[in-house]
Amino acid sequence: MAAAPTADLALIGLAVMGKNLILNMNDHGFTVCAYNRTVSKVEEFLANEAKGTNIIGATSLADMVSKLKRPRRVMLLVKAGSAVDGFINQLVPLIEPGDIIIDGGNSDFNDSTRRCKELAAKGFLYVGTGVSGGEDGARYGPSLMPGGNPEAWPHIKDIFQSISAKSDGEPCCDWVGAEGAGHFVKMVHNGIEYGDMQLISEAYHLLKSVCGLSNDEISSVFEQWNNGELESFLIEISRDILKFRDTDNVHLVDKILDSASQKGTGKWTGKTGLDMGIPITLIVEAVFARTLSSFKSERVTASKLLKGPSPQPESGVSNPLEHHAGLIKAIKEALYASKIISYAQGFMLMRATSQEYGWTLNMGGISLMWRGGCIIRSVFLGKIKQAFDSNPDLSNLLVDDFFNAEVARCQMSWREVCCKGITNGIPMPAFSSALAFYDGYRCDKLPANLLQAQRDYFGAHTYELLDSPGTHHHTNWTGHGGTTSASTYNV
Ligand code: NBP
Repeated sequence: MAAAPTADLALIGLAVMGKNLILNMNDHGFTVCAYNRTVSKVEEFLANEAKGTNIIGATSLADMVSKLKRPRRVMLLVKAGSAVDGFINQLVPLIEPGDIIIDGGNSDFNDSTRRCKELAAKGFLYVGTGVSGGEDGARYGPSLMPGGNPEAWPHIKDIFQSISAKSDGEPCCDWVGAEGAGHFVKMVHNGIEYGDMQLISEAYHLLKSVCGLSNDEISSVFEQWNNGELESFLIEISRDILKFRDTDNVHLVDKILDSASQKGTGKWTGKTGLDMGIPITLIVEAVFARTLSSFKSERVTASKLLKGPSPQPESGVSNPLEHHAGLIKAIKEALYASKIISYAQGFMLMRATSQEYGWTLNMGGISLMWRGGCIIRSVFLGKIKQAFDSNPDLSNLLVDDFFNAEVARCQMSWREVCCKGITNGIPMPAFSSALAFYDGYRCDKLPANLLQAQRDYFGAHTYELLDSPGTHHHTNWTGHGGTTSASTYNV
């Protein structure tokens, strides 16, 4: 007689995320069955990291399914894309209606929506969950953002909320919404992560090249910043990176090639912003800043040809930290104000997409999920949660009293820092595009009237008048154009 199933959940994918998540679940008293495409990795895992735990292994998918309690819960942590569809196709003939398939990889939310619908049609419950926090998060408490078929949530809630990070005693995990909502929220999280990293890098560039601070001095500045409103995981690791010395006692950061790469979630966020018509300018600039950095050899050539100001830290300054105390404070305030813009834009995108797909995303809940465990975790997210708690229908973070006052407090420094960067030839795409967004958002009359006239002039696209919005007009601007307006040729 076959042994009674004992596993609470099966996890497929024994790379860095999968292994650590299994160990985390084991620590919380759940029995996990491990499986991997290259089956030999199951034995290796059981003999090493999982030795002495309650973790069990499987030799095939059928063996794995036979070890699962009902409803069966199978979680995938494999490379996003066709590997996920491949496993789903192999699992479907082995499981029963009511069983649950969870994808914890960085999947495109459109794929998750498709999978959710396809599996629902066959009676299976699909969950696409964001998992953030990297290796350490997976092992000791990630931020988890599950979405998909809501009928699955009661069956996974206990496991997910037990293993997730906690913030003020609350789990950094809650149900996000239907279909691909979980992976969508994770994607926006990653886009915001791109923005935060770029902003910190621009602050580093200014502190280094305009203030003339050494790596250790910048590390001490970040240490101070980490004791206030900028307190966050990314400031903390930047502080540590800047003081880290290689075996030859040279700062490692100075040896690292200045050419950044990306894995795609920032790009997906940018594309979604364009599709939804939401100006997430800072995230897009952060993605393009990485792409520009990758043109290393062209930049080296151009640096010798193209004229412009080069930063010249004042010479003969014995204590630059003290000498530039005012500018350093201004850079901190510029970073903070820009960060507020970045989050305001990210939440605008979530609000619009939630309305488009009918997901009713809970913005306060999302802030709490990001408050701990994930890469963008910060004190600041607690303030965002408060803003949405006091007004769940808040149209934009910038009109919340707290954030409005904070941006007002920081804005003269922000403008001063942008000018300083421009006059010194320091590229600051994130700082400056954040400021341009702020000025655009608070401007009651933009020059789009001229744009509309241009569109109508060459393409008969029509325009509305200030005193009769909703009615479209076309003018024969040249005297030889016709009176017919365009309906298809869009510019
Ligand atoms: P990887 O993204 O490196 O994926 C490794 C796993 O995918 C292994 O189990 C591998 O099996 C399996 N796999 C591959 Br690769 N191609 C496959 C295919 N065609 N068919 C079936 N299985 C395949 O692992 P990871 O870094 O642990 O990430 C897992 C997921 O979590 C990814 O979607 C990732 O984007 C996401 N994520 C990663 C992090 C992070 O910090 N690393 C954070 C958050 C989310 P094999 O052993 O047989 O090659």
